[in-house]
Amino acid sequence: MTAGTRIRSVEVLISSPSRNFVTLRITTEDGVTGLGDATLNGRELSVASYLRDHVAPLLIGTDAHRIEDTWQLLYRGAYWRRGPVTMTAIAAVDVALWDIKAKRAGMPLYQLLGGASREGVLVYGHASGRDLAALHDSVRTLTSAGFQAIRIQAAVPGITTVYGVSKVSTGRSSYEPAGRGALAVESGWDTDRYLRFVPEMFASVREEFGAELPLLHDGHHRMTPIQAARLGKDLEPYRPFWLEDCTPAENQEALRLVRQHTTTPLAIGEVMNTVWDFQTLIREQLIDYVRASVAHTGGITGLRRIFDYAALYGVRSGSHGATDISPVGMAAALHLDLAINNFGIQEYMQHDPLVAEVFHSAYTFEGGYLHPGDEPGIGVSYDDDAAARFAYEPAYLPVARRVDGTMHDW
Ligand code: KDG
Ligand code: MG
Repeated sequence: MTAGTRIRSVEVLISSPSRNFVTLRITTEDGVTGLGDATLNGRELSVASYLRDHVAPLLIGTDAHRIEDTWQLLYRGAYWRRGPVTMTAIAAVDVALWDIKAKRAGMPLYQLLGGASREGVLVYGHASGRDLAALHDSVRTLTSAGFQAIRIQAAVPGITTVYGVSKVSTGRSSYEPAGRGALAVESGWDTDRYLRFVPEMFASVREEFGAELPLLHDGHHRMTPIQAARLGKDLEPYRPFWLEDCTPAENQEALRLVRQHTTTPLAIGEVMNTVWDFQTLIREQLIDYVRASVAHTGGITGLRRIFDYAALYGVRSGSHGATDISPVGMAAALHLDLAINNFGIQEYMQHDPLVAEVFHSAYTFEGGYLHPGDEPGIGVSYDDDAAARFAYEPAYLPVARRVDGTMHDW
């Protein structure tokens, strides 16, 4: 073992600058630190406990350089494999170890992943509105800020609250976290109204902004396969960049039916955790983009495995980058985005300014592209003093019920 590379401490840091984040900090005997994102929205403390109570004791004294072996120890050695809590915990360890390795090498992480395959990472921002005029304002705010691809969501007439629609139209989508407090907020849902409205929304944005602006839309797993097929078909004249999470992710075969009916590109995967979850979707080329997040799929090691498998079938990356991915997770994703050949697009939802008080990150945004920066490691540091000002508060994603009260899918 190289002198000093033994792991000396493993700390689980919880802070809440505008929303909750769980961060893992690993320190070696010679004082090199690495950070990993362990945030699992609405279930944060379960990952914190998994790491603190079950993973940290296994890591103390082991060699920080042995990333693959540590990954396999935590994956195979747990017996209870996969699942969001386990894979988020493994991701945090994995990213922290890559951060340490790259710092020791004196290089930004993307160099260790093969070097840059492009000059920057194309991102899409979030536009939303209470009505179509507000949505147009929101799109305009983003295009003026330089965004070159935009996700559009709007309140559906007749449904009181719709997840994904911000209360403000500044382009910073403050619908996340959906609610602080002891219980989840309930939002209403009516799929027929939604299916009638979304093509109208696309038509109005195309009319206002023209044919060329790449537009994306997230269905948040709300449709049955035949409904998703209908929506995909109805959106074809507006050429969406992608339709995301059209059906619940568990039923991979459902995508066969959707695919038979529409050429609208499909993106799936933010709730998935391993390459096994994507096996059918990728092998049968049922999706065009993998929406997985580095923070929920076992880190750089796990997500690279998924992207490399996807590359065999012409499927591209579209990493999850909502605001519940901390700047640590975001930075890790950007290093991977820059290095892989089958990069597609990266989500960039923009954190609340308070987040930058705790996480100091080197990544930069210009002209619609993010770059991870060239600091050794992943390029993010954690400010303990600032974090102490933002204590954890329980927060839940909302739940959706249909008009008759039935619980609905996400
Ligand atoms: O934690 C859940 C959010 O990250 C998710 O709902 C946001 O769907 C989302 C997206 O595409 O950003
Ligand atoms: Mg989504």
